[in-house]
Amino acid sequence: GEASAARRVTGSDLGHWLRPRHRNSHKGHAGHVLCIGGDHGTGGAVMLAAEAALRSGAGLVSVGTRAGHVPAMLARCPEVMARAVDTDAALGALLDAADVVALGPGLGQGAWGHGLLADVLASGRPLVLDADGLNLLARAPRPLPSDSILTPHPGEAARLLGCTTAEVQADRLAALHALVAQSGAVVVLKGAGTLVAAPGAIPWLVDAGNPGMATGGMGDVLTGVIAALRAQGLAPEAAAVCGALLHAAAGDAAAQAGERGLLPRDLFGHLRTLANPEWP
Ligand code: NPW
Ligand code: AMP
Ligand code: MG
Repeated sequence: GEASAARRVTGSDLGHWLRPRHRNSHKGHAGHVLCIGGDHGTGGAVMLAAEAALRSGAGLVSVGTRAGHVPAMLARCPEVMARAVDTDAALGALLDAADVVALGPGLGQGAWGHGLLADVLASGRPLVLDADGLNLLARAPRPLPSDSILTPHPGEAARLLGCTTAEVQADRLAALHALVAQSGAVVVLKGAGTLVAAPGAIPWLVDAGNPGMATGGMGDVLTGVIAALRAQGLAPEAAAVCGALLHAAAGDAAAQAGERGLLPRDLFGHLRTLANPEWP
């Protein structure tokens, strides 16, 4: 079964990856995350990713989104540097400054999202690809930088593999291996018992999380968490497994107040607490 073929990690393992900051750290050491997404109708998705990145320790967070979503982003979270990306020039300036790009939350699958994905891939920046970034990839497969991280839920995994969601869920480890082989990237296969794998490595099983996390926007938070850890210097596999674990443990902490009605934004304070594990 999954347990025997994977390395199981729980919230108490977070200290393995999350060391205290050096006394003389500055924001440049903690990395600059650029979150791209939020087409008309789904602006909240990229807002959730951006705030999650800040609460997971990113030094700087920028957002590239639709012009109409910039005021809401700034009102919710003034620490974010939000810009409209309606032109190639606007995106180019954002990409130049970014250490890691998280692309996909609420991006949509239209010409706008398609163009942004192409520009991000051309930039060669380290990439966390989620949601519609994955759906666009499924529609038009293309090579990814080898240090990319993909975060599909079972439905997105099925689109990438050309099978059904039920087939993914029937053998999640097989689906994980197929996604890694197809992409050459680190893959996070989400859902109850999230699995993480890098090419040629033994998979990880995240033994945390709960059904209260089955709420729209929860995966958009994960995207920001993983991008923030990558920006803070964790390698792709470490950022993916530690990020999935941090997110699930924050979900469990938030679920102390009840699973039903748990919101993605309820994770933010817990992300901060859990991103600073006790260190002797
Ligand atoms: P089924 O029906 O079982 O075959 P979609 P989305 C499957 C943005 N959002 N276990 C399941 O398929 C996102 O970022 C914006 C089993 C389900 O019907 C995207 O850009 C929000 N199956 C965009 O919306 C909040 C599972 O996938 C299908 C599964 C669309 O993303 C919401 C749904 O997936 C959202 O995040 C599981 N654990 N999980 C906002 N506030 O702005 C998923 N499935 O069709 O890819 O739609 O995930 O909502
Ligand atoms: P998304 O479908 O993209 O919004 O992602 C949902 C997030 O919530 C992923 O990180 C899932 O692993 C997590 N999640 C959803 N349902 C559960 C569940 N029943 N148990 C544990 N984690 C879940
Ligand atoms: Mg999602």
